[in-house]
Amino acid sequence: MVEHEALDERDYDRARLLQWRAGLATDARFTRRDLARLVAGLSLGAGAGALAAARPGVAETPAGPILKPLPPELFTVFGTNAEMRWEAMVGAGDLVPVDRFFVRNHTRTPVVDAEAWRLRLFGTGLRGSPTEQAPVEFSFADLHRLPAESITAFVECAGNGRTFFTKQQGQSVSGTAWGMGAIGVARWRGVRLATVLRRAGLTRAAVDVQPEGLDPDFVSGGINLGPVRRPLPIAKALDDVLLAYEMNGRPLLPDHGFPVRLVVPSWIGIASIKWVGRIEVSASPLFSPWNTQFYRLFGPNHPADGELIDRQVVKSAFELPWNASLPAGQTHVLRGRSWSGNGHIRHVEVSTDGGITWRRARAVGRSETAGWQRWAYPWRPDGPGAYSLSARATDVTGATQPAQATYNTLGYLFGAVVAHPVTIV
Ligand SMILES: Nc1nc2c(c(=O)[nH]1)N[C@H]1C(S)=C(S)[C@@H](COP(=O)(O)O)O[C@H]1N2
Ligand SMILES: [Mo]
Repeated sequence: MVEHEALDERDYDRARLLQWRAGLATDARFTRRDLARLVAGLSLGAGAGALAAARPGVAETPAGPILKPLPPELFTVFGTNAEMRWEAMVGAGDLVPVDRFFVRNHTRTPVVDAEAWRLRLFGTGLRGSPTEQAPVEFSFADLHRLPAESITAFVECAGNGRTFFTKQQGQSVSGTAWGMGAIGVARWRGVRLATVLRRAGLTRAAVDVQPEGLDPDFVSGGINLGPVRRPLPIAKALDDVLLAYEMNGRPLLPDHGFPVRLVVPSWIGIASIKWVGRIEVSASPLFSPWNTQFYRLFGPNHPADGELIDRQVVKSAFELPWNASLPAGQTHVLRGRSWSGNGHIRHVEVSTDGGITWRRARAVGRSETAGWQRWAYPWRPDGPGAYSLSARATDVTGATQPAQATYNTLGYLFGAVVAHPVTIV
């Protein structure tokens, strides 16, 4: 994980919000009138469906929204999304094997022909302002000829842990009812986005970059919001973002973005656009529903226009089934992992008595380069009965996990300590 100083995300969002209100922002497919209809007419995320929009080189996939097998011992499935069961990480190293890596699809996994595929860049932030009709193009082979880089990084949904707003805090939120398994760490290999942007003729005037997916348009409440896309500030785009074509040493699986996806380290999963087809590079601010309506914090604790979110918070999870049963009369080594969007994890504490007393867990491996911190904690329960296990991590910035997460209507960034129930039998 890398720490970032260059970009002040709050300043960035404040400036974009003012520009958007002033009508300066551009989003050709989604107007302020659409937004008014959207806000008036529906609860976000509900009633969303796929629209079969024709995309060159993209085959129809009648099989289902996710193509890889989703065995129940590895996944919990929610419609077009599938969450990893944490017990599936027992015995694994730092990387999440691809067969158990969570999948979050707004619609469905497209099957893209890598030979026919082109990455198309256009916009006013490139030399000569190439248009959508005459973009700068890179083939799959072109990308492979550019200098390759590998990083280990997590991809985590902003809504990971959402269900605990309800389970632990009694609050109702909308969106996929994820437990804590909408995260995975992989070794990603590809080309730096910075390299491709510079080759495409990036100018100093560029302020925002917007990658766009080749999956079907996202339709919500009867409104076609267009392809899944979300702008990135140029500072982040040039920093540590990868156009990845390999995951854990193999070509990407279709479900994870084949042939090429973005990996935006430390940021919420929606930034890491899969099946990237086009990238707009703009000298003026860009907006899409994915940064104006979704992936913002709304509710009584937030400004009326909501608060943009980019970076992930501190979280922890045990490699145990929910409601695990463990035998009495022996010592158990509790294992888990902690991670943060701010940088590496400094230490992790564990409580086996519902958060009354805490003791340090032993670090396993090093989170500076691993994407997350593995840890272990030996525990000999007093006797049979119900117990509540908790883990609380502190990252390099001193940020830690609070007892309560700040409520927001869409249930993002649940970073509070989770009470994990186990029974000793
Ligand atoms: N094109 C496209 N990219 C996408 C999405 C999508 O639906 N379409 N989902 C995003 C979200 S919300 C998340 S959390 C991550 C999930 O990546 P994964 O499915 O490889 O785990 O992909 C992101 N990229
Ligand atoms: Mo997500």
